[in-house]
Amino acid sequence: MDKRKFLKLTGAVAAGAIIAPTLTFCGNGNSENKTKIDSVSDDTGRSVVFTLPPLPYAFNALEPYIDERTMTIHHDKHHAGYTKKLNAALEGNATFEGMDILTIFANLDGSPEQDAVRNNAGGYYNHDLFWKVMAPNAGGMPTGKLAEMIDRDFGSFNAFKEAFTEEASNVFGSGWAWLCVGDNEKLFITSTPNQDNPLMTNIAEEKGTPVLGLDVWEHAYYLNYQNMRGNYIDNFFNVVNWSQVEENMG
Ligand code: MN3
Repeated sequence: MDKRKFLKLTGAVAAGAIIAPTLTFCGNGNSENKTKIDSVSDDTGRSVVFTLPPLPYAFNALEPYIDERTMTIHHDKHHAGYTKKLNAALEGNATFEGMDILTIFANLDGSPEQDAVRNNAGGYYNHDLFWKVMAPNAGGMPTGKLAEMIDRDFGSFNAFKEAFTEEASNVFGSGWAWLCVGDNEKLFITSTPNQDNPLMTNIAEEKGTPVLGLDVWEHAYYLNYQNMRGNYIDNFFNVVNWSQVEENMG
């Protein structure tokens, strides 16, 4: 029994209750362990309502690399907006009825009539991952299995960092750079436009499970960095939460 059904049956969800999503990640292709965002029934009878996950640290926690004002607007306005618009796009939408976020991803077909779901489901999920792969007092280098995989697949951490930086720098317009695990357990770097995600299997050019993501929309950095995306990318590495990234690999 999934959690949504369980909550529904037990009546554990009070009207208007907010349930914080729990996330686990796994790159081994085992769907049971892949990212899961719980959703709940609400008192209007709609089957799935997505709620804005709280930022896992203070808005100023990533200073000076990512400033408080940017984080506040990014989470409270942009991420909140994607969440709200996702719920609106799903309302009365039979195609995606009752689906969790990853099932929605897998059922997107790229048609224009699905654009609202595609963009806002992506925005909802991508930002949740983004907040979690950053932390105060983080940065440095990965350790353990992740470090070994990076060395194996990119040659060295520095070579990985260079390739990731190049990918993120070269995103034209708005989008994301990703470190992903592919079906063959190999790490690869890719990017997606807008709010697309490598888990949108009918849409993404390169498919995989993202374990690290960097938002390179201008709203992610412009207040502090203006047009200097390169400096933002450099400083991102000072806040990467490598232990979370490793956890995301399952
Ligand atoms: Mn953003």
